[in-house]
Amino acid sequence: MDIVATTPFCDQKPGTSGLRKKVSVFQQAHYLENFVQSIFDTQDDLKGGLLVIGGDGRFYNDTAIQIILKMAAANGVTKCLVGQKGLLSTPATSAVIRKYSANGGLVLSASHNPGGPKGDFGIKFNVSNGGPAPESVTEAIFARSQVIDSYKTISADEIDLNTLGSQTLGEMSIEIIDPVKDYADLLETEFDFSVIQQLIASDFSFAFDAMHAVTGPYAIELLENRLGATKGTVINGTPLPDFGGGHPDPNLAHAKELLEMTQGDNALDFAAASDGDGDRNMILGKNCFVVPSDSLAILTANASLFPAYKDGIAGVARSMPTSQATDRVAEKLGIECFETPTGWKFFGNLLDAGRIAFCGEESFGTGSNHVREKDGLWAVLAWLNLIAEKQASVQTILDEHWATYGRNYYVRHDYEEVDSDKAKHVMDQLEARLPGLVGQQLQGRNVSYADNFSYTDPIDLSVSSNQGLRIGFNDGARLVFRLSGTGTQGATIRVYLECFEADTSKQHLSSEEALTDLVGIANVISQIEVITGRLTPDVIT
Ligand code: VG1
Ligand code: CO
Repeated sequence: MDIVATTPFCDQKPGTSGLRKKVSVFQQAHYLENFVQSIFDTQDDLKGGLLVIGGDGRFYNDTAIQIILKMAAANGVTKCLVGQKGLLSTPATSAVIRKYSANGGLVLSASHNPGGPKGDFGIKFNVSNGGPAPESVTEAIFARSQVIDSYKTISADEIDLNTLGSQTLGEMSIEIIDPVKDYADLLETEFDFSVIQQLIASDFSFAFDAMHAVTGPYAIELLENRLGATKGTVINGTPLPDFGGGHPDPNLAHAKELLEMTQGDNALDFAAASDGDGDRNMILGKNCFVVPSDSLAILTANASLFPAYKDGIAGVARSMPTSQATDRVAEKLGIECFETPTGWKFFGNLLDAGRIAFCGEESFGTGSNHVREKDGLWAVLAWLNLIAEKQASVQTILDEHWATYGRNYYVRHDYEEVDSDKAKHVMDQLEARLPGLVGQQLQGRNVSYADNFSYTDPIDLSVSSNQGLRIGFNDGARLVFRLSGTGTQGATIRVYLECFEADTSKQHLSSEEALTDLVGIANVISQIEVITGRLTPDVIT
């Protein structure tokens, strides 16, 4: 075993979802090693344990896996399960950790961030329940990274990641596993595949865009091989180290090709996409787009249509900035509904305790208790199952839902790569203004509360404060402001806008129209334009 001397890097604090940096940062000598050793130093179970390793196939994925395997062997890990070719989507990693009772997993991905040598890389540690490490764990890893002075590795040849089967590295065994099978088998237990097969065999047209990221092989297996969709239903299905030069973020801005396929004369009935590591989903119908917050509400309202939830679900959770559409569904169903901070790690305890079965985020994240990560293809299959059961178009499903529960118009504005000091100034001045806003009338709406969101986990009672600024109005409208925890350049300010419309005759406006007043209020109180000089957001989703 080699013990290599090192010195700390000050910037290894994991964000919303793991440690994300430019590839060039990770390529610095000892950078990845320091972080990985900090995980081994703080996670005693890994010694003598089973570790799952995989990634989204982006540039540096394979290099990082070779480094990690040698370190795992030096740190006394008994066995590693590694996805073939170094691939494992985030939800598949979660499924594999759970199925084989592993002690943890490492996902090499910067998710929806661009890849390639000039793009981003990332690493995320998942714990034994299959979910992202909770804050207590990421804080311990960060604290260790700040005092680290050496790491352990062994000298060995490169491991062959392409051939399925067992190998040894020092005293550790390595098994290269099929990255798709366990996960696909699990999803088959969640939904009614025969009813989806019938839908697909009918004159129903659809496409799935894997955006040259990790979901290609998973989508081909599930949609084409197991559900009988025609070859070519999955587009951009080959994972590429640079995602084909694209931005593997499934939203209206970055999945344009797919969006166009759902518009015009030959529009598809249904289309969906996923992100870099396979945990996000975008759902489109003929000439329509399902806002992710609505998707969670609709799946919750119809949970009992899915075989795995035929007796209903105990509860549901949404991240704070996600629209309140789900809250009304939960109220009607008489089930618990939780509001958590942004990031999937906050759902873990609620899922483990059986308090919730579905959860979601406005950022194209939806999932259930089948794993402990959000799951892009789970959401796609859920929608196919729903359409098949209801024998209705996506638009009809939306219309019926809004007629029953009312509609939450929703939009998110992102201001990217803002100077970090200016972004902090925006948030600081807004926070200072909050107490004075309560009770005020803004453009005809009364502010009923304004605060900095703090969350107390109902299971372990841990407190996470400073999770975003919220301003709630008496008519259910809401404004939320927070800084992104996944960007790698400057700061990203996210502004989330939402208003409620119960009147069916007013439920078919564009979100832009419905939210004009709120955009105006947001601009005035946030001072984004004055402080940052930005006139318009960079991305609207
Ligand atoms: C964003 C989203 C958040 C999501 C996170 C990870 O975080 O807003 O909802 O959980 O990305 O998603 P932030 O801090 O940048 O707003 V993924 O698919 O990038 O792992
Ligand atoms: Co992702």
